[in-house]
Amino acid sequence: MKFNRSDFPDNFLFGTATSAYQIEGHAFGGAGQTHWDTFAATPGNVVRAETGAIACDHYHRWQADLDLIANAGFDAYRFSTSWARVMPDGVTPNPQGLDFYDRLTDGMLERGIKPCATLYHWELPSALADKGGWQNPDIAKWFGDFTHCIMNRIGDRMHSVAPINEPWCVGWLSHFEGAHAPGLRDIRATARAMHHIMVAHGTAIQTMRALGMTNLGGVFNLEWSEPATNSAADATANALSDSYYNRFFLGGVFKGAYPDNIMEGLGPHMPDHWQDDFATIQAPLDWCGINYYTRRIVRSNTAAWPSHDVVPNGPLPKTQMGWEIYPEGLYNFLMRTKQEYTGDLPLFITENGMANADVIENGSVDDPERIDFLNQHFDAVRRAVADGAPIEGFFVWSLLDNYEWALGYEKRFGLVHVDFETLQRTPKASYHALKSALER
Ligand code: IFM
Repeated sequence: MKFNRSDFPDNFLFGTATSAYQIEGHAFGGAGQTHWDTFAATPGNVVRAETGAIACDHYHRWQADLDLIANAGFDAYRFSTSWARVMPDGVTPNPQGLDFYDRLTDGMLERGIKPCATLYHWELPSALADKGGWQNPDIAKWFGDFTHCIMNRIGDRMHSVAPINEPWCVGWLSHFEGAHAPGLRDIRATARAMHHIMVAHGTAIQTMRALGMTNLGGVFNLEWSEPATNSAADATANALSDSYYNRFFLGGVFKGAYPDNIMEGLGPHMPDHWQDDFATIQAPLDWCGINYYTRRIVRSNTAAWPSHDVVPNGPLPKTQMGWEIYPEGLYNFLMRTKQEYTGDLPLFITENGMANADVIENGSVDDPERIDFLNQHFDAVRRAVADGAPIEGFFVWSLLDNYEWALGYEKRFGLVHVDFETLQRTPKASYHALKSALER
C-alpha cells in the first residue's frame, strides 16, 4: 500500500466489515426465514436464485475468520447481527442465535479486535415481512424490541453500534426500484419505508441509551451525484437524485427535516403525523458512518417523477460491479457531511472496497486493482483529514468474498478469496498488502 498507520491520526481505527446474511449461512443455528430467502426464490430476482443458506459458512468457521482479521492487524471488525437468527419469527428470542453472537463477541475480544456491530443488515424475518415489513409503523417498536434483546446480551462488550446499514438501500432500492427484497416498485411503500426506517433507527438508539450504551452512530450509504450537462434541467434532476439518495437520511437524523424537493414526490404518501417523529429520529449520535463506493451521472427525464435517468456507463474505469472508480466523491462527501450535517462529530468510512473478478492461480490471488482502489480511497481520506474533517476510522468492505445480494456469489469484494464449493479461504494480495501497511 502507499500508506501506513503513521500517515493517519493517532488512534485511527483500521477495520474490515461483513454482514450476517452475506457470510454466516442462514440454514444453521435455528435462524428464521427472511424476506431475502423468498425474494431469491422468486424467478428473476437473484442471479441463479442463490441465497445465503450456506454463504461462507461463517457460522461454523467464525474462529478461523476472526484469526484472519487479527492476523492482518485490523483494530476493529464491523459485523452485523441477524434479526432472523436472534428472533426467527421476528419476536421470539432464539437462544442459539444469542449464544452465537455472544461467542463471536468474546472471540473478537480474545483476539484484541474491537467489536463494532450493526443491528440490521437487511435480513428481515419473513413473519414481519408478512405484516408489511418496513411499511408498517409498528416496525419501530419491533426493531426496538430486537435491539433490546440482542444488546441486553452483548451490548456490554460492544465498541460501537449502529442500528441500520444503508437506509437508502432498505428504503428506496428495495421499495421504489424493486432491486432488493421485498422487491416492490411502489411510491407509497417507499415513502412509508423511508420514514419508518428513520423512526426505527431513533428507537434503537434510545433503546441502547436506556441500556447504558455509548458510542452509538448511524451508517449512511452515499453516492456522489453529478449532472450530465450544464443545463438547468439536469441540475434540477441532479439535486433530486442527491436528495433521495444522500440528503433524505442525513437530513432526517442531523437536521430534523427531509429535503423539500423530495417531499414534492413523497409527501402525499407519507404516514399520518410523520412530522411528529423527529424527536425520535434525531436521538443524538456519537459518530456518523459513510459507506462510499462510486458516483452517478444524472440527466433530466420529465416523463415521470423523480424526473431523471441515471446515465449508464460513465467514462471512468470501473469495478466488477460496473461502478465507476471515483475517490474524489469520498473526499467531497467527507467535507460536505462535516460542513452541512455533522460539524465536529467523528466520521468513519464504514464501508469502502471493490468487486473484482479475482481468480486463484498457483494457490494465490493477485488483485492489484483492489490495492490501487484502496490506495486511492485512503488517499482521499488523508486529504480530507488534512483539510479538517474529523475522520477516525476506515473499514474495508469486505473481509470475505460473499453473497452480493441480487448478484449472488459472482461479485468478489473480499480481501480473502472464498471458494464457494469447498469454502476454502485464500488471502489475496490486497490482504497481505494491508497487513504490511498496518504493522506497528
Ligand atoms: O455487499 C454490499 C453490502 O451489503 C452493503 N454495502 C455495499 C456492499 C457492496 O455492494
